[in-house]
Amino acid sequence: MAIACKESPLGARALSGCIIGAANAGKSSLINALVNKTISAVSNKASTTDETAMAAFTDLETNTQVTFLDTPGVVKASNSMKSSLLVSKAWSAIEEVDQVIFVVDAAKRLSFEVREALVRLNKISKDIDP
Ligand SMILES: Nc1nc2c(ncn2[C@@H]2O[C@H](COP(=O)(O)OP(=O)(O)OP(=O)(O)O)[C@@H](O)[C@H]2O)c(=O)[nH]1
Ligand SMILES: [Mg+2]
Repeated sequence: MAIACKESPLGARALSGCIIGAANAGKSSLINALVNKTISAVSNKASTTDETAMAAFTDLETNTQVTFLDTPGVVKASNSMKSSLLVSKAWSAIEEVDQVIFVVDAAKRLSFEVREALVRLNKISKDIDP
């Protein structure tokens, strides 16, 4: 697991989130932009991320340390065993966090599988920031 962490002030509040979405949706690009550091590899090849990666930063205004998990795609990119494993890892990451950010590629139509994932997410008692 890759970790990008900035020092947290004493007594900071903690907030955790994970970034999920289909393979190639731009999840790793988003997490890298959020912490202004490359903690997760980006490429145009689906399933580039095959392990969760954690990034953290402290919002000094609210004295809150925010941690984000980057995840593999929540939708199978192929019918392979590896792809199923990656999907399981992504869904497991959701269990560890307070908030979920679901990333979609706005240039593409929402696929049936992505809609299914959103329905599944909706059944989980978490705040979702689309
Ligand atoms: N045009 C455009 N391309 C983007 C944007 N964000 C990411 N990309 C491109 O989309 C491709 C996939 O980006 P990643 O960040 O690796 O996507 P991912 O969701 O982490 O992919 P996996 O790890 O394979 O699941 C890369 O070629 C990025 O350069 C964006 O906002 N606009
Ligand atoms: Mg990725």
